[in-house]
Amino acid sequence: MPVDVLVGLQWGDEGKGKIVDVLAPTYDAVARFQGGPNAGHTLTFDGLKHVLHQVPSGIFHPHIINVVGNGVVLDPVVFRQELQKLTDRGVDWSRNLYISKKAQLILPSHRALDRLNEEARGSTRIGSTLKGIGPTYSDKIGRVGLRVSHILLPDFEQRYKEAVAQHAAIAGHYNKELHIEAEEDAFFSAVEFLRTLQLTDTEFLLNDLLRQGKRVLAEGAQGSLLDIDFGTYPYVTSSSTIAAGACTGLGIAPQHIEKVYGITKAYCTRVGSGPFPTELADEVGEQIRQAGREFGSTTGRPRRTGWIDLPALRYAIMLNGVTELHLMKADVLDDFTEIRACTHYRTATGEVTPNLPDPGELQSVTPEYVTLPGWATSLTQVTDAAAFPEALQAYLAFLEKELQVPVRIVSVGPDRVSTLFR
Ligand code: 2SA
Ligand code: MG
Repeated sequence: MPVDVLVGLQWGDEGKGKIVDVLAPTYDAVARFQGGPNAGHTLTFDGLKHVLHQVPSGIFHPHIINVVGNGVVLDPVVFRQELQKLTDRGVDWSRNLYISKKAQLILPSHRALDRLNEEARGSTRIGSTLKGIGPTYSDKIGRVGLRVSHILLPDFEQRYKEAVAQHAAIAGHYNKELHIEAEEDAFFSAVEFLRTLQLTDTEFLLNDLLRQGKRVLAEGAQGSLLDIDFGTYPYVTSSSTIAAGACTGLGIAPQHIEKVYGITKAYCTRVGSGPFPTELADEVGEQIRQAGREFGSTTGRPRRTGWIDLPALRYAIMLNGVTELHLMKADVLDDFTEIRACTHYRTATGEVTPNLPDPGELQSVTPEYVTLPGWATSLTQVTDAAAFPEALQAYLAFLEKELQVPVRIVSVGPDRVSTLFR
């Protein structure tokens, strides 16, 4: 039985958590396959807003199994805080949350190194969330990382000390010290807590579910243009954010994957540095930022805003094999009498292309836009996609023609109930 994969098609913050929350009741398990505390998945229902970082977005449904997969980098301190917050809100995660023993641990020294690396980059800084993501994945690939399974070994503390000694040596290279002493007690106490959770080889758990005919939803974090291979390198995150990452990040074979849900906003945002061809550094951009409340849900940083970018979306759709599109935050454009969409880029050499060039060239492209009529009316009260204003119907038809993928969901407000199926 199938695994469906849900991925962001832009630079993150497309509204993935919201869609997972809506689709979750039709699945038996929700699994995170990459990323870590850099993610911020916002879910709003029953008048409450929840922000999840490492916990899968199916956690509010007690009958759904939630898996933190092997592809994730896990910060025990953040994880414990997150679970405590859920407990405070009456969510019982004690029976339906499983953590892969093969997930990598983020140590306080990884966070310290993230800061030092960024400082050292100066004007070419990535704009990292400083959660230790890059250094932890570096250690994983360098085969020196600590896994969740290591906390069950008697020599864990020794292994920890060796890892920190290595990190201190790297800091020494910058003529800096780690300064993590104040964080170590909290780390070890969170590790103690982690030991009490359901730590297992989640690849077996997931494949057993599939054998029993159960349905699994793989929940991506960040976005396709932040992918370590295909994103706007080096301004990317350190994991495989595309659908293929679900296979390596969960231990499921490619033939299990059926649907790929591609999530995009009706416009575009980016937080952190790097190329963003359709960015609006003007009052229109500011209007989108305010209307869309575009501030980082993990760091609170103002997000850069711009018009929807079809060359970038075409690329992401190709990489992920998207079978249906979900268009988020359409209501943010309610006040616009005209909206724009970038259909092509003009490169520095004057070539017009519908495709995404190499990241190095992306800095110098000029977007070519089409202007479409806005719906200039509030969508928040609309409860049926059939009742969408004509201009929105036309916008959706335009996107489907340009992108060759059906738009199946349109979101017209933050709440669970504002998610309309077509
Ligand atoms: P990192 O922390 O090393 O993975 O950062 C590398 C780049 O990836 C970007 N990145 C993100 N972009 C959008 N949303 C993310 N999650 C949070 C959110 C971010 C926040 O949901 O709002 O709160 O600021 C996320 N995580 C990583 C990051 O900006 C760098 O460009
Ligand atoms: Mg987010």
